[in-house]
Amino acid sequence: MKKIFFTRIAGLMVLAIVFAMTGCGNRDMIVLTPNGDAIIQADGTSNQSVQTGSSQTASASKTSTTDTKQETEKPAPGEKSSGGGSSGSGLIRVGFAEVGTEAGWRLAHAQSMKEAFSEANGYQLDFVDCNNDLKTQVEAVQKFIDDKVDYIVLDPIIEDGYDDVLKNAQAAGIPVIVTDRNISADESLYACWVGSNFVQEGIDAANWLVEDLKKKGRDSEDINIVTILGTNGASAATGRTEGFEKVAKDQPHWKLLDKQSGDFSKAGGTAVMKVFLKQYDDIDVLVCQNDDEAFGAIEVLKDAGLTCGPEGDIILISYDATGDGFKAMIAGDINVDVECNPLAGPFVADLIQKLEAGEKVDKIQYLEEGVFPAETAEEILPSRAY
Ligand code: GYE
Repeated sequence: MKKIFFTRIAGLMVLAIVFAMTGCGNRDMIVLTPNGDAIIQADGTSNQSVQTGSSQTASASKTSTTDTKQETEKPAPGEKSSGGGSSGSGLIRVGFAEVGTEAGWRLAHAQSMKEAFSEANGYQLDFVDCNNDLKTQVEAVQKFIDDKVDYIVLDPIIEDGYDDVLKNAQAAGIPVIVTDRNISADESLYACWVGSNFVQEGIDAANWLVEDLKKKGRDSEDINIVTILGTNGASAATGRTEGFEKVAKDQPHWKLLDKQSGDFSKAGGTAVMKVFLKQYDDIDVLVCQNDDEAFGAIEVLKDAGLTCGPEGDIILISYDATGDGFKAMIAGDINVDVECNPLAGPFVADLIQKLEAGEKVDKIQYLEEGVFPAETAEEILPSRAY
């Protein structure tokens, strides 16, 4: 395997999982301990303990960037309006437009934000579940502007469609932090973005498959691959596809038979898998772009008398690596789960604190993530925070 899938620190005392902030010039590892504390390891050399204030989140006191020239100071370009916010309560008022409730990953993400932006931490959170609907999300952001919140946090459902409302936020002097999924709007319209490198996740998934087929002596066999995509137009889906196909194009025996959207949901995974089974009787590999789609697809496969997983008829690659994804690996149904980290709350809160302090923040920041093959699942699951 190309990756180290888990790290032991101090013997069995601390299982290191999760994520780091990466950049061109430096690399700060954020390591979660089983009790939720985080250790920041700057440039792989020195350790610094961080108080997380939560049993399931990590806090980043240092971050890095892909381009150190692109930094933002609060607010850009107008001055932050002082008329609104939390109306003298001393709390920082944050409006967060969440994607929806389509998947287990999303619930962990929403929870992480709610914990980070609690009153005890000094925030008033206006949380809107946008139900995977662009119009609802744009309206939510506009309402945050009208309500004169101090900061807007946006997890864009799809990449396009936010330019006008971001211009309104900018005109009102309200900094916008984009998190998780990417946005096509010009970078000048938001303060910064923090999330996952979805293209890298796709590359990691495909590289795992290259190695797995090699190990099984199947590397010169024709391999038929179908993919249940995430939501159309969402960068989490397009990035994973792009990364996977980048590796696939150099694999002469891989046949990408089909790809269809399952909308990042279990119901979508079920529906698409039924279609695939009607159309193809020789699927070797099923890629599900999140765990919930995989759960739906597994049920369909079993109903059809097929098996998947390390000992099964079909190799199943999934993304997210949620607790339920780990359980499906332990049950023998998923071969590998490519991690996508939902615990963004503390990172976003840290960015807001920096902006409040008038510090510059890096424009683009990635969470580093792992790849978990089924054979590691049982040992790693107890240390997972979500
Ligand atoms: O993979 C999926 C959720 O945007 C990375 O959204 C996120 C994706 C995640 O629906 O489970």
